[in-house]
Amino acid sequence: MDDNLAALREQAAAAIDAASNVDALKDVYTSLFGQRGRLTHLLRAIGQRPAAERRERGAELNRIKEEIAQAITQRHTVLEAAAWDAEIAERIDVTLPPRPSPSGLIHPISRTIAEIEAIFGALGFSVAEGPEIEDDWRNFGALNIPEHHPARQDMDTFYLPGRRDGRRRVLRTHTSPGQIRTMTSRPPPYRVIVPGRTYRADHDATHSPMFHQVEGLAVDRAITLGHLKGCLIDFLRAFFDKPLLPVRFRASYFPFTEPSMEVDIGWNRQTGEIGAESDWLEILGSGMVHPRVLANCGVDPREWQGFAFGMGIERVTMLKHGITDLRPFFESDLRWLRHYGFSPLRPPILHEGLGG
Ligand code: 2NM
Repeated sequence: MDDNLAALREQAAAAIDAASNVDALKDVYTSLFGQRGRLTHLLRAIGQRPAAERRERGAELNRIKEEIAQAITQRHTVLEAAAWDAEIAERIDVTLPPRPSPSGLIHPISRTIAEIEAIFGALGFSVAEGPEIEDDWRNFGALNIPEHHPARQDMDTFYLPGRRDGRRRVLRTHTSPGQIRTMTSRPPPYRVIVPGRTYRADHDATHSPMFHQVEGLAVDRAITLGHLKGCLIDFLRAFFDKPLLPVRFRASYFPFTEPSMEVDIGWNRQTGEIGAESDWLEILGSGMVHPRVLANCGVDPREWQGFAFGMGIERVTMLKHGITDLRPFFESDLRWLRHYGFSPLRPPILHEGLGG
């Protein structure tokens, strides 16, 4: 290599190293590759060389050109990253201590719903929703609840004035109409839970006219009572974080399921301890979806069957956290919310229990 080229190479490398920011590097680039750059000049000058020298000279210049171009690209990456770091450091003071706590907390009802969604999510269920204003067909009729059933009485149900598609409008008394909407909007199979607000004209120390429910539905060609028991036992043990929680299924009656079962868990009436083996506590209702309910939704009961269940969110929240009074759930008393609220930075995950 001739001395001039060797010098150019060294000087270029030194200038690239010395460039302390992207602008300085651009100047180095221009001094080499620009209209009047040194490399540009040398490349142009090849034409004036004797023909015998051109090939070798050209190859050598191109090698050096590539080498320098690569060095510039690499330096550019480094300088650009440094510029970003500097800009970010200007805006974020990483030496500040963390804030003592997040500014808001998750309401116990929201927390319970998130936990239930995490557990049933792991069991293959997705979350479905529906409106709180429903019609009496979706809230009662489709569910095989007869016209003169006590649940339909004006006593328990908030009826709204006017009709929709000829049907009476109601504030939904359970989230079952959400399951009805699932079944009437797409073909089986179904694995859904429907959490949400529900309304009943009932107001005393242990009843709120607005409360929360979650219902579940699993329909496929061969869903059995065994699947119902397996899912609900798994759910209850995960939710109450008790791997050996006693669970009992007790025959019952609902118009929308056949057979129907209440589900009880072991507890101690005196201490309130969940998982004890002294007494039974009713926790949710369940059963195999009544064939008439499937047929009402256009699902052929000779081909499809499944289970459903429903439970009260406030109830299981109170049991899980030892809350004795229903009323503060909806009073927005910040002292209560700070005491029972959950960190938004620790959402429920199933790894090693629900966490939190
Ligand atoms: C319960 C108990 C048992 C239920 C049934 C249905 C549907 F839409 F599939 F028919 N949804 N929810 C059900 C079954 C609800 O609550 C105590």
